[in-house]
This record gives sequence, structure tokens and C-alpha cells, in this order.
Amino acid sequence: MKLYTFFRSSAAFRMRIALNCKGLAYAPQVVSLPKDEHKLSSYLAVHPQGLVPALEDGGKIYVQSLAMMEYLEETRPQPPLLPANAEDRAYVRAVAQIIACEIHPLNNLRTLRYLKKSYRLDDEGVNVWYRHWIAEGLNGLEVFLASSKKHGKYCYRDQVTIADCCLVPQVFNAQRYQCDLAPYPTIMGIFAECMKLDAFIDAQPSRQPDAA
Ligand SMILES: N[C@@H](CCC(=O)N[C@@H](CS)C(=O)NCC(=O)O)C(=O)O
Repeated sequence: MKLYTFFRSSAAFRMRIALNCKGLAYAPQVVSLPKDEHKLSSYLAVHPQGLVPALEDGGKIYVQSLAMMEYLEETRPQPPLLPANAEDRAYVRAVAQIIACEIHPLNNLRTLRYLKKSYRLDDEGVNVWYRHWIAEGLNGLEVFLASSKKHGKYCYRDQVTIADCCLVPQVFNAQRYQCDLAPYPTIMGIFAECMKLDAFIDAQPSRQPDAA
């Protein structure tokens, strides 16, 4: 398997965690976002949207981290990254989608670049945007997790799931932008538990071959 990845990409980070959790070896293919390598025609031939990550498996290319994690789950079910029953799978998928569909797109590189260029925001102006949407997103996630009563050590009881694969990279992003994370004790408790596991430790940005 090949993973098209960039050390600081949180969507790629999700995939690195999922692959590690399942004990699947992969060859990292670095696509540098600051160097705009995701816009090269050679990469667009892999991922027509020009986004990282992409996964190659058996000569076929897969895109979109949530779809890719589900693909891994279906083709390599052990150890499972989804709960055994439908109700709890819906909960785990909801957590993953709150992060991947609601929070992450507002803080993506192309969104921040567009704000900077088209609205002439300086770095601090962009940071204000970033922190606003992180605070709103993480607040909603905190309430959802705490009220679900389904979390344990991890988002879903004591089983690592795709929800944790999404939560940890989002917290790394928030830390990078010095967001105040004190109001999110449930999220930060889960984050601390995940970061005790090798699958998460080895997937973190600073451990990647392209880390600056
Ligand atoms: N929904 C996509 C998001 C992919 C995505 O936005 N990746 C970011 C890096 S985390 C990217 O390639 N950004 C390039 C850009 O915004 O120009 C997924 O989950 O795979």
C-alpha cells in the first residue's frame, strides 16, 4: 500500500493512525502542501481534487479519508475501527463527520489562503478566524460526546474507532494555533488516552519522514 501524505495534513494523519491501528504497512509518498505539490498534474492524476491524502492499494487509488477508513474496515476488518452494532456505528460516524465535515473544511489550507488573499487578512486576522471555528466546532463536539454517554477511554467506550482517528489530528491542529482547549475536558481526556498508544504516537506529524 502507498499513502500520499504530508506530515502536517490532518486528513493524512487520520489515515496514518487507521493504518497503524490495523497493523498495515504502507509506503509514504510525500506531497508537500507548502510547495503546492498537490497541484501538480502528476498528483492530480492520482487525486483529481488535488487533496491529501490518497491511498493506493492493489493498483487502485482511493480518496477521502472517511471513505478510505471505511474501505480499510471492509477489506481488513481486524482489529475493528467501528462498533459491532448499528446504533453505535452511527454514533461513531457522527463524531467522525462532526470533525471531518464541519470543523476541518473551515480551517483547511485553501480556505485560509483564500481569506488571506481575497480579504487581505494578515496572519492574526486568519488566526482569529481559525480559533473562532475551532472553538465553535470543538464546543459542539464536547457537548455531543459528553451527552452521548457512549465515551470511555476513547470516543466510543474503550474501543479505538475512526472517531478517535479524526479527533486526535484535530486537537493537534488546535494546539498548533494555540487555541484554548481547557473548555473541552472530554475531548482532551480522550486525546490523552489515545496519545498513550503507539498507533497514534507513530502517526503524529513530528514522527514523519517529511517533518521539518
Ligand atoms: N475531506 C478530505 C479533506 C482532504 C483535505 O482537505 N486535505 C488537505 C490537507 S489536511 C489538503 O490537501 N489541503 C490542500 C489545500 O487546501 O489546498 C479528506 O478527508 O480526505
